[in-house]
Amino acid sequence: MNIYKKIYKQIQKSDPIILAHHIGPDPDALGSSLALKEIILNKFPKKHVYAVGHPTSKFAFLGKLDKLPENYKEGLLIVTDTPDKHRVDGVNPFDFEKSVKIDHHPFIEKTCKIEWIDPNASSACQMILELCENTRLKLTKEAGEKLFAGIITDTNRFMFAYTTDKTFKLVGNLVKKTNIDINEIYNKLYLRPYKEIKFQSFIGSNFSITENQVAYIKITDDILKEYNVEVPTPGNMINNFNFIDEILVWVTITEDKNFGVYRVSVRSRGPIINSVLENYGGGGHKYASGARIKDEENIDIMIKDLDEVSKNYIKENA
Ligand SMILES: [Mn+2]
Repeated sequence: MNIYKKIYKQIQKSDPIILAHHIGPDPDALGSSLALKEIILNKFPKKHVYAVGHPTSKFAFLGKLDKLPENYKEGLLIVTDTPDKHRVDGVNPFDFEKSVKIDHHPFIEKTCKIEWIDPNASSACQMILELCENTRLKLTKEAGEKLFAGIITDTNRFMFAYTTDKTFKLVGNLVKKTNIDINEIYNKLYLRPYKEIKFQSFIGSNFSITENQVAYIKITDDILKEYNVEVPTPGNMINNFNFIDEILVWVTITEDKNFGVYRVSVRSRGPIINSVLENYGGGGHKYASGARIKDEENIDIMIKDLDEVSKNYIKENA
């Protein structure tokens, strides 16, 4: 039995169905689970389907998350966009007898009974589209909007590696079938207040750049307050600093005073960075990773590690 059928069978025979994604969700995490909820209900209207996790105000337009029902352990868990146990938001995958993982991150650990992992897929949302094309699950327009939002953010509007012919084919079919309003989605995702542009200018003007083209900036709680922006804001705007000639790897380090940690976001135009972040309790993709680091000293060491990786990359590509 192929993986699509295997997952479809699980969905078909289960009720309730719990959908979960990673903590600090982005549109791919939210889009994949919220769209899958609609897609399952479209085919099986009588099932009880819950997309769970902590709500985020920034992406509220993608839909509301549900409370975990009391009888959740009797159900099927489907985790999207999350490679490891400790980053699953709102549930413990080991509580479930039946569980499915749909993910495009590099494999970290087995957390579900059935795992469909495709590190070459651009996004979890793309994998949900693929699942629909290969089973009797059918897209709705609302699900299409959520999946499109997840795909364009995870690929940064089709610019990142892993944007393949498959991505374009699946998205092409999505647009054709659901007739979604692309401009409306772009407006929701990219429209921002002027204060964020001012803050972006601050970041752009204040990077420290190492000899080996690693740019980094520490953003204290005071600076966040001065610009009246939230803790996740620097991480959310990090892709805007791509394609800068003198920079190969760039890092925002944001003080999260409530949790007593620094939120670190890293992007790269070449050097592979996720292996570095894994040493600091974080991880992610080859060119897009993050971590939450308590100790300021470790941040300085991490920057040195990234500098080393970048140095080797420059040498290898000279
Ligand atoms: Mn993703």
